[in-house]
Amino acid sequence: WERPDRIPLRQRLLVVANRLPVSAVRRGEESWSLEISAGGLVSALLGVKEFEARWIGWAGVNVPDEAGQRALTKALAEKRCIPVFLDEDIVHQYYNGYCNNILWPLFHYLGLPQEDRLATTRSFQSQFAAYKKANQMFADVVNQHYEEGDVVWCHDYHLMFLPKCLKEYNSKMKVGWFLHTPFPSSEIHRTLPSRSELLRAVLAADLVGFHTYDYARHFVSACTRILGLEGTPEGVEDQGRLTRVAAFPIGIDSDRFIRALEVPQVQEHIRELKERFAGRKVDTVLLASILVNFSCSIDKLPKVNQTHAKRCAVVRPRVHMAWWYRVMLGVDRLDMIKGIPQKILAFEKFLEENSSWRDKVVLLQIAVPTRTDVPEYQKLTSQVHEIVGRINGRFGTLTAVPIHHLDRSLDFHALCALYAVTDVALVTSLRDGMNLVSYEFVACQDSKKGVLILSEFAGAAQSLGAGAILVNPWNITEVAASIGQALNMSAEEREKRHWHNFVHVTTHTAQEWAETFVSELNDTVVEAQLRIRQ
Ligand code: ADQ
Repeated sequence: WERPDRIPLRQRLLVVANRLPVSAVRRGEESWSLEISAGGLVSALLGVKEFEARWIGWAGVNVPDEAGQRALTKALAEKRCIPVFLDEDIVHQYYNGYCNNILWPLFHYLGLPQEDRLATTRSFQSQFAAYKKANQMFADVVNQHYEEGDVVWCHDYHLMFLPKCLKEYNSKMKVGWFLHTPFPSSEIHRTLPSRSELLRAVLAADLVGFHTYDYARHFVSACTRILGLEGTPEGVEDQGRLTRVAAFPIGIDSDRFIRALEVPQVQEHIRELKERFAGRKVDTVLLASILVNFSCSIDKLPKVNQTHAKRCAVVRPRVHMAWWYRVMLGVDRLDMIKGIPQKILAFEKFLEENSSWRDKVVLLQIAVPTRTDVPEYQKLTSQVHEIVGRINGRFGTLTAVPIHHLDRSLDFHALCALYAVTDVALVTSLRDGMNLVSYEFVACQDSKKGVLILSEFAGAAQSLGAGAILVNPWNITEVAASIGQALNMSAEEREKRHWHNFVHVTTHTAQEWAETFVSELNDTVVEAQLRIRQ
């Protein structure tokens, strides 16, 4: 991939997102520690190196005092981050309320919350007012730091009002807006009481981007059907002004993952994980029974295993048998859209129907808790724990359990090691804008050529569909069957599918995504100026 000529070298890019890529923890009155936070947007934009980027966003903490705000601003400046300070009430109504309780479920086809179905309810109106107020506060900070020629890139459903606020400050500002979630069918969007105001606010941007062509099409339909505007192949037109609408599928910094596999710390993690999960102590009697179970003899094993197996049987009666265990992996934020209960139930069905696999496959489910103060998320956590407990009780033995579930974030190196030892990755999102976990897994499958089982409702299904096994996550029987298909897949087919996805992941990277978006934004603005001059 070559850098397009039209991007000026080191153009200043103001990335505006609800959260900064770091979380701040107060250590003293004027002392802060900063930690990188997990999440798809952070992972993608960390890979972007071509611009002189500044981040503008909320640091995730309430800082009521001026001394604290000054100290945090200073600490963040070293990381090229600029904070927007939001008070507790705004955060509650804008972030927990309008963003997470209304837009997030709606955009993922989970509908509006019952009590907010009527546009006239006070809570809906006050949450929407807080949403607009918060977006205005972001615009104020952007405006303070904006310099002529900068590109302002607004991110996600939290900031749908921001393009309008920015253009009111300065109509010449280059403003792009990108949505990381799906944009739902216009029939879903039209249920939102503030549907028109939000669409019009987004249309103030010069360029509007989505992960897939389908989401872009839904957005254009919403503008034509709800606002009565004209949709064109380029976007949406309103009184002679065109807002470009297009698909920009995100990617990852694949090199970062591939390079990580060479890091000694990652290799050490891989060794430990293989020993813990891919290894199993067996004696010669058990070895013989396994061979009978598999109806094969040592000679029929792959060459590398043959030697090891002979050594096990003859030289050392008790050793690690690294190839008897298969590792399946799920890595998700603990969110209802990720379909974690559905995934675990499908695994249970698979074990139920395939008794010969019961002590030979383990599912590692790593779930980072998010929005832990929201009752629905607390309920989801308990539900997942309950299902995992039941299945482990049902299929576990005194020495092993089929599911290892962790409620926490893993550091980058540990995550890469996990991806590398995985035989089958399970992504069962009920809806997902893209899903970067599937990309990260593919990037780390250096030697294994593992299989990706991927929900057809994740944006990634459109890019990795030919290499993955696509499933409807609501159909537990189908997902269970696909687990069997993945575990039994021949090495040739695994390799073929893996390469298809690997080529995609390593050529459609986060850098390419960001550069394409910004260069398209630059072009769009130039074309609009030419149109006005004509
Ligand atoms: P997310 O919903 O956060 O992103 P996803 O795209 O899968 O979903 O990205 C999650 C990121 O968080 C990955 O980089 C992953 O490595 C990291 N992560 C997840 N669990 C982790 C754990 N336990 N420990 C450490 N890291 C973990 C949103 C949208 C997606 C869209 C992205 C990018 O919901 O659909 O793909 O933005 O646009």
